[in-house]
Amino acid sequence: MSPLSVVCLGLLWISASSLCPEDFTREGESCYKVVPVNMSWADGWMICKTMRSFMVEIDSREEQLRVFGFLQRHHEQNKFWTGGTALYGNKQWTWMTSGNAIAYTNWIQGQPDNSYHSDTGNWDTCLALNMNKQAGWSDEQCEQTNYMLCEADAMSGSILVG
Ligand SMILES: *[C@@H]1O[C@H](CO)[C@@H](O)[C@H](O)[C@H]1NC(C)=O
Ligand SMILES: [Ca+2]
Repeated sequence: MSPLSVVCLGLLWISASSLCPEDFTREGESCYKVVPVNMSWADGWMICKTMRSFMVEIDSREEQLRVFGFLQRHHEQNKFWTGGTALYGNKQWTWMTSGNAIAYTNWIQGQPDNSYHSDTGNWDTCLALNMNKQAGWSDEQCEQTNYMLCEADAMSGSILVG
């Protein structure tokens, strides 16, 4: 390998390490974007998709704290939809984009309560972050309207170079 190509690979890695979709903010290994419009869970799904991203999936305590810090710097008191929903008779909480069962959780005490709403005939089956409870989790009816938090994977240099 010539010295020149080594230099080129180095430059590529540096520029690639900060790649996020337009208007997304790099936090750790992910990119995040708030959509400060109140919308249903299904509308949020589409909004994230049109921006080449997905509804946020929180896989660890480390990511929970990262997301909380990010939201705190932007929109203090609102509720935010995530990509979590309850499947199979509201028993199995699942991140819908990856299809992963939800392992790490940060439910507010008393949640999920799987509430039934007789006025709409809906159950609480979508997962929201409550910024008035330090980004604690609750289950809500998916037709409720909340802000959206979209996530995208940060492109890593090793993928581009390798
Ligand atoms: C969204 O809903 C919340 C809670 O009802 C409200 O405080 C906020 O002002 C609304 N935001 C917009 C942009 O309508
Ligand atoms: Ca609930």
